[in-house]
Amino acid sequence: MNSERRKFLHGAALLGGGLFASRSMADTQHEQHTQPAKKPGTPTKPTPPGKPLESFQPTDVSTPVLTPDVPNLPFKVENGVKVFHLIAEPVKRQLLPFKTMEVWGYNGSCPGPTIQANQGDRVRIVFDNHLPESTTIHWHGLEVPIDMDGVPYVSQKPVPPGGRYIYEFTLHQEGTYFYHSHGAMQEMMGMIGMFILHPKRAYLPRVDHDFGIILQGWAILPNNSVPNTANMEFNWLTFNGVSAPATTPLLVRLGSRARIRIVNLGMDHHPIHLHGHQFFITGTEGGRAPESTWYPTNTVLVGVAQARDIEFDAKYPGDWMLHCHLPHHMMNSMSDLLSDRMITTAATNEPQARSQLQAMAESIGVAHLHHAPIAANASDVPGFPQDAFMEMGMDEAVAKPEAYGLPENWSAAMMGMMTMVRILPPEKYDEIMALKREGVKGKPADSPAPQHPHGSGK
Ligand SMILES: [Cu+2]
Repeated sequence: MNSERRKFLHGAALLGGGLFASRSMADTQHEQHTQPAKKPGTPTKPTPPGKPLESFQPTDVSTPVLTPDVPNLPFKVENGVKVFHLIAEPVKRQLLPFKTMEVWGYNGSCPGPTIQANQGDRVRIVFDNHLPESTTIHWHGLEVPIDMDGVPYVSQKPVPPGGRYIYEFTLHQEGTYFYHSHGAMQEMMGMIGMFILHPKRAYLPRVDHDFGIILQGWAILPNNSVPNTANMEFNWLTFNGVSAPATTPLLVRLGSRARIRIVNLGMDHHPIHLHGHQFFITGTEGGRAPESTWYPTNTVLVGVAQARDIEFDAKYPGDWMLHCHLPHHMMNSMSDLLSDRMITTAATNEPQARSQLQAMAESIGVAHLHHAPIAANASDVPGFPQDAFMEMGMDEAVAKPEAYGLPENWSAAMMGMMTMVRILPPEKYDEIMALKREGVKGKPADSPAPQHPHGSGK
């Protein structure tokens, strides 16, 4: 263990576990479901916290992966085998404060919970199908025996509603993998989760932070909650099942090294761009890439069915965007959004629009939606409105410790497939970790801007 990493771990320990403690707490809240198969289509109730199952313990060569907004899948060890219990089921997923989708996932989460294991582990995945139709699980990129490959009719019989299938294999690889249904429409209903294999021998240079993000696109008509899986155009874009600004920022200590693992399963390829830093692509869906292949870049195209690991030294303090750069993926369908809320115009100088905006604010439980000013003659300018549609902040509705200290109305800049890498000086990093431990929901911005009456244009 090098001294930088030891210092980092020591710092985390002083904080009462910091990053790692909050993970294991989260794990215990997602205790393994052990109830027998039940009526298909009935969502699993969250199991109350009880005797904790084992959460993933990395070898001393790696850092646990944090998949923001998605839990880890816990396991039990039986005769040296790590036993996981995975349940396919319908899931209600709130992707934004005012938008909930009815999708399919695993163990109450969409995307499904993250599986983390070590290279060399023997794993058993007890799989129950609580969907109203047959399904299977494919282990994407894993070198497993053919009867474990999860292709219905070819490598196994489909698992019927209420049925169970036991997957078991030895993990001889390392890297970023994922599991998904092998039905195309089920994939588009959200049936995917990450499968991280930590290496036996350390990747060098070591990282202090390791994150995982799954990219997904959804076609959901206004006033609807169920995705149209046959559609070819996607109007809601998510990182780990949530859209910005509801995505939880990635917190990174200034001066440390970070890895972000990005997996894509959908109908579009996504160029993911990081602000303020160059990174290297250090791994693919096939595992670690040799260092001789690394080159500096700041945008990585993550194609469908691919995984890309990127690594960078967190040199520059700030709140840096990480987002898909396809312009329509840096937003959600705002016309649908406005239609959902029955807002007819973004001209905030109109009394009707003002009352509609206020109604929207109340519907998501906040006092006021902040929005950008528009010119008095905006409606006379051909093309208006463009981004005025979007510049409605909802800081309060998405408040969480990870967003503490951001400038007022920060959430107006965050849409679609987007999150933030917050590179924080050590004292600020420690302060936010403390807020997380205390479960503080949010804290106001450092220097709030003065309030303005709605529609004044100030
Ligand atoms: Cu994209």
